Amino acid sequence: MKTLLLTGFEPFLSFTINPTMKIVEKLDGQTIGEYQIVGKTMTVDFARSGKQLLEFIREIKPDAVVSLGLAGGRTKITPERVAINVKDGDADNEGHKPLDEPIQMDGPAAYMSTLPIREMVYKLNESGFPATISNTAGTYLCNNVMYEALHYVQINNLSIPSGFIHIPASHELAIEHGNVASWSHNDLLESISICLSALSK
Ligand code: PCA
Repeated sequence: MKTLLLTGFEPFLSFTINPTMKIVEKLDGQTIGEYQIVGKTMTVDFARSGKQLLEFIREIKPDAVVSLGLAGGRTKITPERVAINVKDGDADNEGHKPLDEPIQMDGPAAYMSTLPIREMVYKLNESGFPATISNTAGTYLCNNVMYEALHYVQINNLSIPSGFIHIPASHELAIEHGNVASWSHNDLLESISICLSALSK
């Protein structure tokens, strides 16, 4: 049995709940296709989150890495195509607010996801879930951890698929937050399970 590291994030900015946290807690220990899932939650902290993810990778030695993040306002499940070497944007949970900084000083401008993102979108659509490939993961923590994982895999010559999926808000967030598109937790959970099933033959 292969191992898949599935990460989510703690709440951040004005979002008091992060549905990705609930998904990784729910899927932790479950088997989807060829993979047994290890679910972990990360902080929203420019100084720590990347390091945390690399520590999980070194400790768990997964055969695949899928990270999840909340994209409040998006309407669909969006596997990300690319991570860019930029840190910029809103303050993280520690109050750090980087401006136009590189993630890795000598790293390449970008890394492409090595997850089967097109298959994920096809499978989701076939199952009745709205999904599309996203061409930007932003410059906040989600882009940051996607870049760090792909960089680590590259410099260590590992051949493990790695990438990131953004999800819309959940209904409980929409109730609290007001004007934001939302999905039920069950649909979010099922959609991510479908994405993960695309990693197996
Ligand atoms: N979403 C943020 C960071 C944490 C999360 O769940 C992002 O899109 O960068």
